Amino acid sequence: EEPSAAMAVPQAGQDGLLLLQRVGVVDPFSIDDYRSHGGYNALRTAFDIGPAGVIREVTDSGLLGRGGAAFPTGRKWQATASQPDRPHYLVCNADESEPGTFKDRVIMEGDPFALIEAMTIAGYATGAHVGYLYLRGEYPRALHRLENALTQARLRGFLGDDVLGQGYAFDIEIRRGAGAYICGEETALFNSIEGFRGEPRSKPPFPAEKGLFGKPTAANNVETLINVLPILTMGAEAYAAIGTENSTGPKLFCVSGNVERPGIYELPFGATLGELLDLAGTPTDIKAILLGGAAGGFVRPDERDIPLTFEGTRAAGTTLGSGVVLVMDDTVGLPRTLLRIAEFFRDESCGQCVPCRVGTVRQEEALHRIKDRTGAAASDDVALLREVGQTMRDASICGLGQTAWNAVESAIDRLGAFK
Ligand code: L3W
Ligand code: SF4
Repeated sequence: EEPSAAMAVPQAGQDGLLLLQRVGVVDPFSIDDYRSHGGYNALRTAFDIGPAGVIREVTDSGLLGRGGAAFPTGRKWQATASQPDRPHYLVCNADESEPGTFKDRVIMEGDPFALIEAMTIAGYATGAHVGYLYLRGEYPRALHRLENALTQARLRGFLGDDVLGQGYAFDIEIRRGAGAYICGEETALFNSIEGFRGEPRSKPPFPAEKGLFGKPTAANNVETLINVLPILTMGAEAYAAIGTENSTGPKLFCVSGNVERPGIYELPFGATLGELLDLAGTPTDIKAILLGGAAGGFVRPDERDIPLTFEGTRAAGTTLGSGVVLVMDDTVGLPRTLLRIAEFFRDESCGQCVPCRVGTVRQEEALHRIKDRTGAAASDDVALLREVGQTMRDASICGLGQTAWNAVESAIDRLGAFK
């Protein structure tokens, strides 16, 4: 194994955690240790209540996708399960590439069997017999631990032709990404698995109908999947009592930047931004907080009351995205940061559609001119940024182009950048 980066879980070992309960506690190499910490109880419940029962529990739990788009997981699974076309596939999107996001990595490194159990349940519910785990290429430690976990699960009958003697066949294949952010977009990810260029397809049809290899596919983020374990062990009703009415359950937040205790935090939806910042310990001279990653938006340090829910961030004119909370103090230059974000999108655009391919270049050029004026902008450049940004948002095929201007727009409108 390559040298260890510290496991970034300041709450490790604390009572009451649902998603991080085993991370930093359980031996990630031992299926027996996993089982002695509650592992595989959820799969047994799944077999007891059957595929329709699992989908009912997940629907009743109110679980929304944790990759950023917050689509109801139960609805996605029902849409996949009900397709007559065969075979069905399950895909776990573990291509975690949003700048500032590292929650899925912590789960996969610290509790790899949990993801394998959750994928098995998802496959069972949606009628899939093969699951693909599409793993970010830069996660060698997660790969090593997941491979070991797959081997142990197969040897012990938790994967294979007859999982736990229940007559259900399921196995998981790992596919590694090769460094492209766009391959985290679900249809680009399918193309990548199929051996084609990682370019998004037009939606609809949605993957539930025509996904991997043109077959019905349920694609879920790592964090979404592991929520299914507490949903089945505690029951949908108890799970739905956590959080708010419209954002149920716990959420992982990726806190980084100028904080005293960076890392992954688990909080029930509805905690405020200020509460999270207090947990992580922030200096007094914070200048800005980036929510939701490069595709998200900046908020001001005085906006501590923003509730960390999908509906609360939306109402505040920002986004929760995949849970990024990146804190910047006054040592971080905003123009340089915005330029870095713009470079990122220009670099990662797949180039398939004009608004994004050209727009990300124009955005970067304008930000270069502004930076060279040491931060102040000619009004022409701000007007151009707005026009290009709106065009990317309205006319791009996929989320990359649609969100490539979010951070710059929020810096201008919320932080008063480039005055
Ligand atoms: C069945 C329908 N399924 C929609 C499915 C769709 C997809 C999901 C959401 O993600 C987010 C953005 C950023 N029948 C359906 C249906 N679906 N209608 O629901 O779909 P969509 O199109 O709203 O969003 P998306 O393109 O899947 C965009 C976030 O992604 N992002 C980056 C995230 C990065 C990470 C990470 O690094 N770990 O998560 C960048 O934009 O927040 O909201 O499955 O098929 N009628
Ligand atoms: Fe490719 Fe950008 Fe178009 Fe998405 S929006 S398909 S990344 S060019």
